[in-house]
Amino acid sequence: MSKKLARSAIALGSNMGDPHKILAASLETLTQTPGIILEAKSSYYRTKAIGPPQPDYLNACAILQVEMPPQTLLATLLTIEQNFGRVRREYWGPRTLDLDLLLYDDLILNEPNLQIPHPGMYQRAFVLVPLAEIAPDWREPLSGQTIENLLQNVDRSDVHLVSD
Ligand code: PH2
Ligand code: MG
Ligand code: MG
Repeated sequence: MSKKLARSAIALGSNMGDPHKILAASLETLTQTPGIILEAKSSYYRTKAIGPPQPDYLNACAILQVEMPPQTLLATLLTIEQNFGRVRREYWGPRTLDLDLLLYDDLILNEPNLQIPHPGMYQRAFVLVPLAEIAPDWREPLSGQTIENLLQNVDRSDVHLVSD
């Protein structure tokens, strides 16, 4: 018997260690996680850090097909972050790996530890540029706007395509 799969969009970021290797390895870990199918991944983008002074980030987005509820997916992402040595130090400070849950079908969720859509995604070119590459027509359920549309409201001058 096959269960219904949900589609989820996630954002990946790293600015410590070897970000290229870390993003690639974390995507590989996701493909090997039971209940997760990697449907699409964006190119990598070098982006100027937002927040306290720190090195540039490498950012990307991915679309997952998941056979788990949002809280289980969040827990899975946090475990992967920890396995890549993430230590939470400074708020918005540098990190080896950050995996953020952005969208989950057309779900709107407001729980203390998890808000979907991710409340920061609207202002962040480092999320919207990679997401628009792989899911331009996905309608974000709060505004009803497509990702392509949301991208028009942000300044993308600090987001530079690196590679596939
Ligand atoms: N993540 C942050 C803080 N600032 N800046 C960029 N460019 N990219 C990020 O992924 C990022 C950031 C906290 O998660
Ligand atoms: Mg983040
Ligand atoms: Mg995070």
